[in-house]
Amino acid sequence: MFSANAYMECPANLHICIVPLGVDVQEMQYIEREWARTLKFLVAGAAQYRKGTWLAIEAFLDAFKRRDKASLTVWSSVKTPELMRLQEEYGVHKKITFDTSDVVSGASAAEYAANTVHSIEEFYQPYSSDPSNSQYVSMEIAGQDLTDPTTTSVAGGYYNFADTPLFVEGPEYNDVAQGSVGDCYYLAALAGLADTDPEIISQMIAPLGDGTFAVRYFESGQEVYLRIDADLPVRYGTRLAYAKLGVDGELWMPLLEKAYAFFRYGQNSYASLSGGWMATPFRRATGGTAVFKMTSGPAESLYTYIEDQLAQGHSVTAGSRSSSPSPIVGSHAYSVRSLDTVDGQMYVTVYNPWGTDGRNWDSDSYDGILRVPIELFQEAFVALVTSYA
Ligand SMILES: [Ca+2]
Ligand SMILES: [Ca+2]
Ligand SMILES: [Ca+2]
Ligand SMILES: [Ca+2]
Repeated sequence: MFSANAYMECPANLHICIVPLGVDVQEMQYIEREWARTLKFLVAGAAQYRKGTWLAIEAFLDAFKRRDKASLTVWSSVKTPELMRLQEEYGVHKKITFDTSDVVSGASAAEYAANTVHSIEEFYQPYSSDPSNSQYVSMEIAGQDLTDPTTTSVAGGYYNFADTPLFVEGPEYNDVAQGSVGDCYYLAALAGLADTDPEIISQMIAPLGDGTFAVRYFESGQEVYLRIDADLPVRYGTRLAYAKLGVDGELWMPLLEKAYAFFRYGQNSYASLSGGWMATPFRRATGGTAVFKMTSGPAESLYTYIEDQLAQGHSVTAGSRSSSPSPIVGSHAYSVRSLDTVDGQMYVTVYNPWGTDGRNWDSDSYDGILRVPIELFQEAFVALVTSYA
């Protein structure tokens, strides 16, 4: 879980994000002694603004004001007189906003320990870094209608899906179902991660409580947070033009796709998603590395390689040749789900991110699952891309 911070900027570059408090005075004094450049503390329980805590915070802030570039993060789900006073005192161009979604106070110690509480100091700006620009993405969590990517001609407009659940039973490979843009490489990577690293998907996106969402990608090892709303391109009424809701009717895949339409090339368009390989989406989703491997060579070696990678919890994807034999669609990306051997014949089971088999092959053409002999797999696919996350 995570939340965007409320924050205000102070003269000495002090970022304050306000909070329901629960930190005690001793702990504050300890924090103060640390003189960390960036501090994040959080306090449980919205109604627990104890006087002593506030005095400690103020002493802390005063001390920090004398340093430069200190950063303090505090969380709040409520607006209190103390917060308003802080706003007064520290507000120069100070903007103070409040996270009304109250999600932070629900964070458990385990979530903090697992680094699953994310502090966001600024959002990625698709259009303008000038806060006075109407397309500037604000830290103020207030249900704004954020500017959406441009669509291709298949879409007839946008429709808001804020009432649709973000996750149903968590991220699963068959939540991924491609629509009318050529981003199979991206969806295959995410379908693979949904199998091997669902927690990474869970940590990529969270509701901000106002109908908008924060989405995390990595760029050069750094976390980048986008903020998007739930407007999605539709056609024929309210049918999604691009990535679908998946089998359980959940929103995470179309929202991650929308964020990538901004982020991939900075072109803010669904058209810019078209065509690619899986390594970059893996790196950008996980912050880790991804490696290519050709499928050529002895079938046993390839089988062992895939087996080892899956056993290590690595997502394995495969890209097909333009001339691939049926049932594998040409110039397409699949995630590799499992292997098995029957009577000495090795098989590879893949998922087509279309969400359907795409070609007649087995008794269920609508599950996207295809189990093929490894020789056919090698003939159909030119290379694997494996995430090391
Ligand atoms: Ca919008
Ligand atoms: Ca699901
Ligand atoms: Ca993994
Ligand atoms: Ca099937």
